[in-house]
Amino acid sequence: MPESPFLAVLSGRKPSRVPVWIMRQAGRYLPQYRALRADFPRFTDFLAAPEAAAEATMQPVDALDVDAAILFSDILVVLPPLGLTLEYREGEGPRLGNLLDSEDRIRQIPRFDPSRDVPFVLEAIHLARKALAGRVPLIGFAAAPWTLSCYAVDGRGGKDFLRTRSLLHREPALFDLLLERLSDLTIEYLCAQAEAGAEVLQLFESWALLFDPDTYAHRILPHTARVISEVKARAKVPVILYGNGASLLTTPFASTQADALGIDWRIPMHQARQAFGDRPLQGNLDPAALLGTPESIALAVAKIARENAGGPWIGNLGHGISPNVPVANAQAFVNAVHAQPL
Ligand code: 1CP
Repeated sequence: MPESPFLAVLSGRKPSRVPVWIMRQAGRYLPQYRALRADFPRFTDFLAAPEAAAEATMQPVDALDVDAAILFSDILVVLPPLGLTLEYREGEGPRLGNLLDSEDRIRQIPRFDPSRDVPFVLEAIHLARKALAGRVPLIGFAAAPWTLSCYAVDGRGGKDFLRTRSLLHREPALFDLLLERLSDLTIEYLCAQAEAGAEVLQLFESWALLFDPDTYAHRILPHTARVISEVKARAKVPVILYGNGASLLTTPFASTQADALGIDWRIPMHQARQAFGDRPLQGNLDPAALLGTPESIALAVAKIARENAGGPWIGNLGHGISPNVPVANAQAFVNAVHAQPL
């Protein structure tokens, strides 16, 4: 089988075409996803069903000719084993209870054992690898410790996560302990995914943009950087660090050992190149651009490619795809990246 263009870029080799995948590519914009989702009144039951998760993982690979599959799961599945309750409410997103918001709760966080605590994720990886049969590599993922803490302390999706940020300022030692424990968990979780068959790992730092550069660099980054270096030492697979906020926090993101950096759309590619050097960059189309037309999408992709000027690049959005994107536009995005010169 010819070498995967995605793995080629991640290993510093020239790919046969510019690779592309889409963050949240297994999702509601696909009618076949909505049909599968309808079998599960509770989203948590869908996440815990390995056969369905493997099927959702395959859907965008079959539909769009993307160069990577990402495991269908969610960053929050690691929290119920720590004693939190989790439900996803229609139109509202995740709701958690019994939060990690007190000294007792944080000091008593139990050790995380992936094969005992989330066997369904590891089983979904086995099934997805079997279904993929080498067509494209499988990406495993987890939240970076800060992003996970946002949900574990605030208890719901949001925009400001003020309870979590107030813990950072009010009880700095306790906040550090929380991030340390969540980092330990994340290292075990990612290594277990690689052992089960994930060929690339992506860490989602989805809430980096809440910080000024100094606070991020001194209070958050050391935890994320430790996760990356320990996972790379143990799991021996490439690690991509995605940061929604990487554009504003280039120095801290550049200082990690990540093999590639996933960037949001707030920075032009030539500036990102200056900040991140020769490292592969993943991104960075504004997700809203997919609500344009196939023609406007092709122009926007060509602009990114021009600004990138031939550096190692994995086409993607700067954040997840919206549920209301027409499938034809997602396809136009994939085709436009594939049409760019190497
Ligand atoms: O296709 C894929 O990318 C795989 C599936 C995937 C991934 C990578 C899902 C399924 N979730 C995630 C990661 C994830 N989950 C992140 C990091 C990526 C990002 O920044 O978007 C985050 C922050 C979450 C938390 C979460 N889960 C939210 C966001 C809440 C907020 O704060 O705004 C939501 C809405 C969910 C539910 C969820 N997870 C995944 C899907 C398809 C859904 C929607 C559920 C549904 O069908 O109603």
